[in-house]
Amino acid sequence: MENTKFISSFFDYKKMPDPKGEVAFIGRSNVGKSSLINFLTGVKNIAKVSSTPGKTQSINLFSFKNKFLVDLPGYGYAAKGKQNNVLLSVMVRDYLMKRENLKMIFVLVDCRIPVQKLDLAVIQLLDVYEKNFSIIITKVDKISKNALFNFMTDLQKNIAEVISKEVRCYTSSSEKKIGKEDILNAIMECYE
Ligand SMILES: Nc1nc2c(ncn2[C@@H]2O[C@H](COP(=O)(O)OP(=O)(O)OP(=O)(O)O)[C@@H](O)[C@H]2O)c(=O)[nH]1
Ligand SMILES: [Mg+2]
Repeated sequence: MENTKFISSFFDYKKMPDPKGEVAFIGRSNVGKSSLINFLTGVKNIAKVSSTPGKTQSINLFSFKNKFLVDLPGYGYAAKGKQNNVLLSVMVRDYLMKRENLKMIFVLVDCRIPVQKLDLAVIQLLDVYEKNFSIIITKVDKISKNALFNFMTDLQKNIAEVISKEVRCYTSSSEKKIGKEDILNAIMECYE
């Protein structure tokens, strides 16, 4: 697809180029961030996907239709035998908090897993720092419409317990190709 390419991987947001604004995807390991980038861009494997959590380890920058997308390492995953009590790595936290070029953050949550403390902590952090963010519920091919409705109700309730503002919520399936148009519209909107 025209203009869609992997630019580079970074371990420090300060080393990143400054194109005209970017949109980042964050969420627990294995939630489907990289898969969603492949789905949205329509380029298979532009972002690396794995069924083993912890696949994405760096800040990955992609160009897409004159916009810029950023795939981030997931949180909440500890390698076997190790403990991981850290909410976000310094690398990811600094990127989210300090990157001026960041126009919008999508926080991904898996529809099969009740929203976790870690997700709510990230949402709260983004709210406190007045970041522009929305939620994307992933893997909706895995549950019924009814179960999705219940998940969304619980999610909104849990979010309302930690922040006072309303958060936009999208649904997606990279597998069954659901939700692309709304998410792309949201991306285009934040560049206007
Ligand atoms: N059924 C289904 N599976 C999905 C979907 N999206 C991703 N997956 C699967 O979920 C697993 C993790 O996907 P990734 O895209 O690598 O997840 P990630 O959030 O980038 O993970 P990390 O890089 O480890 O943080 C893979 O096995 C994907 O095939 C979806 O929409 N539906
Ligand atoms: Mg990934």
